[in-house]
Amino acid sequence: MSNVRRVPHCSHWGAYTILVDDNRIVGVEPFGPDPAPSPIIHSVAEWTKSDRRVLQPLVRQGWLEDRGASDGRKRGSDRFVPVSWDEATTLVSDEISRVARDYGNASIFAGSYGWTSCGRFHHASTLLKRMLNLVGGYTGHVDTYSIAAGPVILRHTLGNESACGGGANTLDNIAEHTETLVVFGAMSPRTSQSEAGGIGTHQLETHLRRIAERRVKVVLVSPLRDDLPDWLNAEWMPIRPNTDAALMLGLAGEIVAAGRHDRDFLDRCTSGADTLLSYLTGTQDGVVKDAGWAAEITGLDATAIRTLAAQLVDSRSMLTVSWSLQRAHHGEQPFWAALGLAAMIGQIGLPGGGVGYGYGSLGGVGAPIQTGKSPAMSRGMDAIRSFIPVARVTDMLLNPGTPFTYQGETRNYPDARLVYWAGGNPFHHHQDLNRLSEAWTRPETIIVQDPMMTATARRADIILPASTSLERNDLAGNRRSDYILAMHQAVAPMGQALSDFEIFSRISEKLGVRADFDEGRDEMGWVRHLYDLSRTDVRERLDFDMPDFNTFWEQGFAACPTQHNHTYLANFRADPQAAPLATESGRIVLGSAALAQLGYDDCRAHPAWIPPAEWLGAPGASDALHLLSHQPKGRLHSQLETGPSSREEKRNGREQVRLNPDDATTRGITDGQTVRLWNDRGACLATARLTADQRPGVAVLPTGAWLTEQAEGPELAGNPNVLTLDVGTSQFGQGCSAQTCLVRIAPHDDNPGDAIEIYQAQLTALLT
Ligand SMILES: Nc1nc2c(c(=O)[nH]1)N[C@H]1C(S)=C(S)[C@@H](COP(=O)(O)OP(=O)(O)OC[C@H]3O[C@@H](n4cnc5c(=O)[nH]c(N)nc54)[C@H](O)[C@@H]3O)O[C@H]1N2
Ligand SMILES: Nc1nc2c(c(=O)[nH]1)N[C@H]1C(S)=C(S)[C@@H](COP(=O)(O)OP(=O)(O)OC[C@H]3O[C@@H](n4cnc5c(=O)[nH]c(N)nc54)[C@H](O)[C@@H]3O)O[C@H]1N2
Ligand SMILES: [Mo]
Repeated sequence: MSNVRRVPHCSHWGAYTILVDDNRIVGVEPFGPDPAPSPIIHSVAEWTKSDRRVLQPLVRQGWLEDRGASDGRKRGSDRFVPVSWDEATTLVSDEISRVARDYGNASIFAGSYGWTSCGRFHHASTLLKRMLNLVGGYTGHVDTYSIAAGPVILRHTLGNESACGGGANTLDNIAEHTETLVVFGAMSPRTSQSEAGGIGTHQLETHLRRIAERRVKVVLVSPLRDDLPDWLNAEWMPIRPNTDAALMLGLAGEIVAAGRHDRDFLDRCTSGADTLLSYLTGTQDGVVKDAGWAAEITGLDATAIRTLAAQLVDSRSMLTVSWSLQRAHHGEQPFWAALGLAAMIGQIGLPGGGVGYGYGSLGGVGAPIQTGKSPAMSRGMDAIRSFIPVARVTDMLLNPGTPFTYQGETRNYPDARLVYWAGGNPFHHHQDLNRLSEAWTRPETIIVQDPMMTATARRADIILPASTSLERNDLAGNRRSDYILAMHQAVAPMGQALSDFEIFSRISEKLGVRADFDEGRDEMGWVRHLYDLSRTDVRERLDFDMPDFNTFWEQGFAACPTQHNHTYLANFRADPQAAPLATESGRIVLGSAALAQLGYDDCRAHPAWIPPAEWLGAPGASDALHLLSHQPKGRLHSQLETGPSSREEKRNGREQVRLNPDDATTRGITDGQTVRLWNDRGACLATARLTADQRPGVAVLPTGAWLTEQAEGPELAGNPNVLTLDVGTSQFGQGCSAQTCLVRIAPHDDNPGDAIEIYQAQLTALLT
């Protein structure tokens, strides 16, 4: 009889029980209460394979010889030298002290964006910031790759960003009250598998089933038919990418032309409506924004647009907008235009009506709202105020000291001499990776702390091997999850890997701040403490009982208090004077005095159609395809790329690019063939997969393949970020514009072999 242990654990893709036999993972079972567990849970054993793990602290040879004066161009090609933990932590603490002393703490760039593990205690980037705040601070970042343009424009027009973080109408509210549901983007089980900080139950499908059962009229506005489950029988409007703002404004224009806009709502609840109205009617620029105008831009049928405009005011209607729409050039506009359209319809604040953002983009958006305090480690007080918009990292490295704008403010990029990245993978997540490669040669020292030999780790000077969550104790939870989940250690640490907390504790010791860093608690002391803070909060504030720590730890989960059936802005609608918004007018901003003052041409005083830098309607775009790089089905970003659910989506050794059969035929491409994608920024290979489920003119290559470059020629794994555009969404939001990208595609005659194996061979060469 084997002696199998059952170990409760959690990842961003959900909770599960790991079956462990003598330090070996022999099985994974989904969390009992989860109605739709993610297949990615079955890939976690991949973390216990040594192939791609960092097994000891490593230092790049050239850096070891010349330190801060070494040649940054050798990053990625120099071989690595193993050192002891004592030596590694001394090198790191000496660099932090040296750069802070010689250049000031703003020259330490520790934005360190990334999803790391879902554990809220060993949260790598928070612990990094906590340590650096004890020694004078660092340059950080604001917003996320997920959402930046969106929250920036919503803070300005709604007073905060809650409508895109799960604070809009909950999905149960929509499922019971909405009659017409218009989905801009997706509501897909593909993306709702994941939730930052873990999730107890995946509920999207449950609500979508109810919507189907109630025979709600569902319209899907997306280049991809399968952005909604087919059993919803949605009407599909296959829009040209990046043109949704035009559709929304055309719909609003039709409603206004018919005299059906809600004048009373606009007067009571909005400011600047006349500015938007004069744009819609054409008084402002001589162009009437109607169905015909929108059809021309979006490639949709004018009659369908007109019919939809009438339906929106004839029924209880709800607009949902995916986060992807704002990860594009001028991504502020579809978020603002949807708000403008919803305001014209006048149902904001009613059950099942109005607008909300990001449903299904993460598993908890639209779920019942968790009202307790979710467990989180504190990064302490910020010692200095120095930041960049998260996706402006290449700009910062290439242009130290030059100005940038953000939310109407002008600031200067710091002179980043030391880069410390813990728990993120910029050579996965950033756009235009060839441009990042150039910028990456500039800093004096780059430290990467990660369990894996990622494309970023390979390009570091010092690599610190963190353990994965499987090798330590932690807890998961977040403000969109209905459970706090225990993450028990399942296996012994691999090689010399240490937990993130232990690594930062040792560096803090050398920096002389350990006592303030660890506050005298060890791992289990902290896990217990963070849980107890949440438990005390819900007891005192909400009179809600959570089990004591030992019971929680033993059973593996604790349910949190949740609020169901939430109607966003109901109080505001009832009495806008009594419940004003935190905006310039106290009301919903449709015409902005602040933006009028700023006078930006890429984010104007009202929602507008502003053509993006690259799109299918641009002159000369006729033989180009619009590349969408959406989230990968079988993994989270670049994590667990070699796991079974990730490999299932690859073919012939690399990622698949989806093409419409018409586009394939014109290019002589057949299903399963190796193809080359390229533009002025770069090139990669992928395997063609033909499907009529997408609009002609659109290609889809998921993110997350490990960047596998050769000395010459295209990237081999199918990483879309060698092609994507690295510009801010606008001077106002400065978000990531990944979904704005035109490419060419052609057959590629030979298949140079399996990209995963090639990556492995490259690692071997770097380490011997
Ligand atoms: N083209 C294109 N690019 C995109 C997007 C897109 O839509 N299109 N989407 C963007 C979005 S929304 C996001 S959020 C980003 C995601 O970008 P990232 O968050 O950078 O992606 P991940 O692959 O999750 O990287 C997490 C890293 O943390 C490491 N890690 C895991 N556990 C631990 C741990 O316990 N300790 C430490 N120290 N490290 C750990 C993993 O090995 C991995 O290297 O990508 C963005 N990039
Ligand atoms: N399995 C899995 N799930 C994930 C992640 C993952 O890596 N793997 N990542 C998570 C993260 S960090 C985030 S931020 C979320 C992101 O969540 P989203 O941003 O919602 O996800 P995406 O897959 O990027 O895009 C969803 C769909 O939007 C459509 N779309 C793109 N551009 C346009 C456009 O211009 N107009 C219209 N109408 N539609 C468009 C595309 O067809 C795409 O399939 O996903 C999360 N979920
Ligand atoms: Mo994201």
